[in-house]
Amino acid sequence: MAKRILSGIQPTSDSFHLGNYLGALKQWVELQEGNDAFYCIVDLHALTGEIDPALLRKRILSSAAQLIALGISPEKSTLFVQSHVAEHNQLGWIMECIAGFGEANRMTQFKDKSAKGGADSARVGLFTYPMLQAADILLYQAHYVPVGEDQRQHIELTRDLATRFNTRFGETFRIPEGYILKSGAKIYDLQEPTNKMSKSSGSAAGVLEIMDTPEANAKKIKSATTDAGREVKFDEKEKPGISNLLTIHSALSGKKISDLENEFAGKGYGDFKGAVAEVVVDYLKPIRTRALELLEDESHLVQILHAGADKARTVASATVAESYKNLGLVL
Ligand code: ATP
Ligand code: LTN
Repeated sequence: MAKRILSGIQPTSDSFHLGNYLGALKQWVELQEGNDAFYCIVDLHALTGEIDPALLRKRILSSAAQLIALGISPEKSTLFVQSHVAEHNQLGWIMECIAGFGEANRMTQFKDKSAKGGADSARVGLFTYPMLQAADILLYQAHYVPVGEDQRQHIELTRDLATRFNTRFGETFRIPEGYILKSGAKIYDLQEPTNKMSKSSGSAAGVLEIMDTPEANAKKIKSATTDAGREVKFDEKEKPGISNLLTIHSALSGKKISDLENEFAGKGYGDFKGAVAEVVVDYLKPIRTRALELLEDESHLVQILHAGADKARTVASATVAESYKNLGLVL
C-alpha cells in the first residue's frame, strides 16, 4: 500500500536555500513516487517570527512556485498552504492540551530561537510551535516525515504526543516516523562553515539561494571560506569549508566524494571552487527560471493551492472529528 508522507516548510525567506533543498526538498520530490505525499507551506508557523504582511504574502506564493519548479507535482502530491486548512489550528490546540510544559521547554529549536532576542521577548507562538507541527503531521495519519536532522526532536515529540493520546483516549493517530537523510543532509554556511546554512541566521554571502541569480551564487562559492591548506580532502574537523563544498558538489553531481578528492588532487582550491560553482549554477538555473514563470500568473498558482487544500481538508477533517469524539466533545 502507498505510504502517507507529510512534510512542511516555512515561507520565511524570498528563496529556499541549498540546505533546504539537499536536507529536505530533494527527498520530497523523490518521495512523490509510489507514495501518497502531502506537502504543506506552513505559513502559520512563519507567524512566530517577525511579521511583515506584504512580504509574507509574497513569500508564500514564491515558496509555492519554487516547490513546483524544483519538482513537486500538484498532480502527484497534495501541495497546500497550512492556513487554508483550519483543522491545523483545531488539532494544534488539542496537542497543546496534551503536551507537558516541561517537555515543550526542552525543545532545542525554541531554546535557540528564543535565546537570540532574549527569552522574555520570545512569542508564546514560538513556544507552542512544536505542538502545531505535531498537529500538521498527525492530521494526515502520516507514516513518514521527511525532514533534516535538526527536526528529529520535533518528530520525537510528535510520536510521544500521539502515543499518549492513543493510550489515554483510544487509537486515533498513526505514530509517524522521521525520514532523515543520514549523509550529505547537512549543509553549512559558506562563510562560517561550522554553522548550518540557514535563512534566518546565516550570513548573506554564506547562503546559496535558489532564486539568486546564477552570477551571485557563483560569486558566493568562489569566495567561500576555506582553510589555509591546499588539499581538497573531506575532513569536517580540520577542513569544514572544503568538506562542505565536497558535500554540495557530490549531492548535485552524483559523484562520490572520494572520486572528487582524486579528481582535484594537486589542483588547489581555486579550480575546485570553480567546478563547484559550475555544478551549482547548472543545477539551479532552470529551477529559478521555472519559478519566475509560475509567479507571473498568480491566480493560477493560487488555484493550484486551493485545489491542494481541498484534498488536504478531506483527510484532516476526518482526523479532527475522530479526535474530538474520543476526547468526549459533542459532535
Ligand atoms: P531557519 O533559519 O528560519 O530555522 P532554515 O533555513 O533552517 O530556517 P527551515 O524552514 O527551518 O529552514 O527548514 C526547512 C527544511 O530544511 C527542514 O526540514 C530542515 O531540516 C532543512 N534544512 C534547513 N537548513 C538545512 C541545512 N543547512 N542543511 C540541511 N537541511 C537543512
Ligand atoms: N518545523 C519545521 C517545519 C514544519 C514541519 C511541519 C516539518 C512545520 N510543520 C510538519 C515537517 C512536518 C522546520 O522548521 N523545518
